[in-house]
Amino acid sequence: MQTLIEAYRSFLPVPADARVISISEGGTPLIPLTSISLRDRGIAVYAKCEGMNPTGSFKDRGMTVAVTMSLWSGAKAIICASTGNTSASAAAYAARAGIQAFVVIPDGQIAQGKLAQAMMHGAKVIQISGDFDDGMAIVKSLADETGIALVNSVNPHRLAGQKTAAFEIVDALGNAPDYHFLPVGNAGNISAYWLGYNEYLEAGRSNQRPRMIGCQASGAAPFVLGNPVERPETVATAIRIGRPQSWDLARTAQKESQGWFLAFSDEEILSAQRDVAERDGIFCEPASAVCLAGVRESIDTGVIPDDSVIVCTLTGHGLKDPATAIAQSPAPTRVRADVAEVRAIISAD
Ligand code: AN7
Repeated sequence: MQTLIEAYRSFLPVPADARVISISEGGTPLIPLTSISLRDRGIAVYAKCEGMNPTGSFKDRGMTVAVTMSLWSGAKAIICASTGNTSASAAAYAARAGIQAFVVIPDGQIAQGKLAQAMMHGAKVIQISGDFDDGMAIVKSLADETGIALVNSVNPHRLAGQKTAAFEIVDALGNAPDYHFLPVGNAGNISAYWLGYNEYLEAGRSNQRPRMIGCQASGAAPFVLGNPVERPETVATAIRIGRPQSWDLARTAQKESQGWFLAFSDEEILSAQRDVAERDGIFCEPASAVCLAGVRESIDTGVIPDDSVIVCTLTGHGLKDPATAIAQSPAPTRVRADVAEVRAIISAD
């Protein structure tokens, strides 16, 4: 099978002699969302399902390039701070490359599936009594001091890899969409998509660029507020970030594309997550669902014209965070292991 790097090699900085570290990332499905699309108005909404990547999030696109390039330049270890998904991906790609990963995570604030991944792939997991922004400051200074390769999205190879999602969307639709909604935390992904859409336009593979709409949690919404947030809080722990590293790039993406930023409460985020799970059969994590709340609100408030094509990125798989899913769901009905008792429940439904 072709790796992501091979598929888009001419757009990537990977030298021909580099040993490519791949776990078959990318090539994720673009699925029409019947729960939000409005056929009578010609509004088509598609989900780019990044939870289908090997470690269950979009981070793998960036990590294949970042780890390949780190190895090529002689790194023996990689380091990152993470709200969970970056650590899971870094751990897996380091394992594949045969090098050590050090991951710095906020104490008690990462979803269980992500922690399990980092641990299983053999990363050294360092839990700090602080949040992601504290962790980011620590790994930046340690990477400088030790020469360990930093694989957070301040590493430009991460953005280079992640821009391939925009390429795949244009390849699938035959053009760029009119609007692209995505969750924003550290702001690497929105910056990467904008790079990708621009490069494809310049290469003549599309004839337009979408408006970029960044969606945040109300308790962690620095772009909506216009300044960093101290002590960010949200149920969507993946985007519990108050000092986004790619601030300028993300602002540029929003301004150049004539897009905007939105924020949603935890309640709205969980309701959007449940809605797409129940109505479209797609289980994404809370942080991903924030962009569905964004699409719905933008349609409802009338800012999306008829006949628009909308893509939203569902950045991570719902199985990453089973605890949040179970906590917001009705408890299973308990009965004895008895046909009559089970039949009674079914007939009552
Ligand atoms: C599911 O793992 O920052 O705006 O350390 O896991 O590019 O940061 C995760 C971010 C959206 C936000 N959706 O993307 C990390 C981390 C999910 C995520 C984001 C993240 P960026």
